[in-house]
Amino acid sequence: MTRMAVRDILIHPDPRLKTPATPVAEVTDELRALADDMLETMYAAPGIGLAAPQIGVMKRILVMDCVKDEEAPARPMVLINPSVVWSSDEMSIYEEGCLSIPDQYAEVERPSEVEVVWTGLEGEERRERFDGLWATCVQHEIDHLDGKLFIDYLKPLKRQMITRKMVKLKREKARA
Ligand code: K1U
Ligand code: ZN
Repeated sequence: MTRMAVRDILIHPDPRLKTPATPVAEVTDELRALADDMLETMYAAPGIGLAAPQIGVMKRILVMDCVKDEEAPARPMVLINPSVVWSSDEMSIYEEGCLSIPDQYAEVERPSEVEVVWTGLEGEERRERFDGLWATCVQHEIDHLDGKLFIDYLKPLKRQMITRKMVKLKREKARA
C-alpha cells in the first residue's frame, strides 16, 4: 500500500487552471489513491475544497469538507464527474477564497442551493442537494473542473489586479 501524499497546489496564472478537465472513465484503485492525496492536500492547506486540476491532474474529481464546527465530525466528500442538475432561483453572496489564489478574497454571487449528481468511490451514482457553504464550495470546485476561477466573476480591473499580485508572488517564490 502506498502512503497518502500532500501534493503541490498550482498557483494562478497557470494554463492548467484554465483548461476543462476530462471525465473519469472508470473508478480504479489509482483514482481512489488520488482522492486520498487530494483530501490530505486539502486538509493540510488548510482548505474546504480542492479540485484535481489544482494539483495538475486534469480529471473531473473534487473533494470537499465544509464542516466548520471543530467539535463536529469531519465529512470528507469525494465527487467524481459531478454535475449540477438543479439550481435555486434564490442567490447568495459569499466572500470566496481559492487555494490557487492565496490570500485574495472577493464576494461572488451564486445560486443558494444546488442539486448535484456524481459518481462515488465505489462507482455508484450519488445525488444530493447542497445549501449554505456546501453549495458555494461545490459550485466553486465544479468551476475548477470547467477551467473557471472565482476571479472570472469579478470586474476586469479587480481580476487584473489580483492576477498581477499572483504573478509577483510566483516570481518571488521561484527566486526563493
Ligand atoms: O478550491 C479551492 O481553492 C479551495 C477553497 C474553496 C472555497 C472557499 C471559499 C468559498 C468557496 C470555495 C478554499 O478552501 S480557500 C480556504 C478556505 O476557505 C478556508 C481555509 C481554512 C478554514 C476555513 C476555510
Ligand atoms: Zn479554488
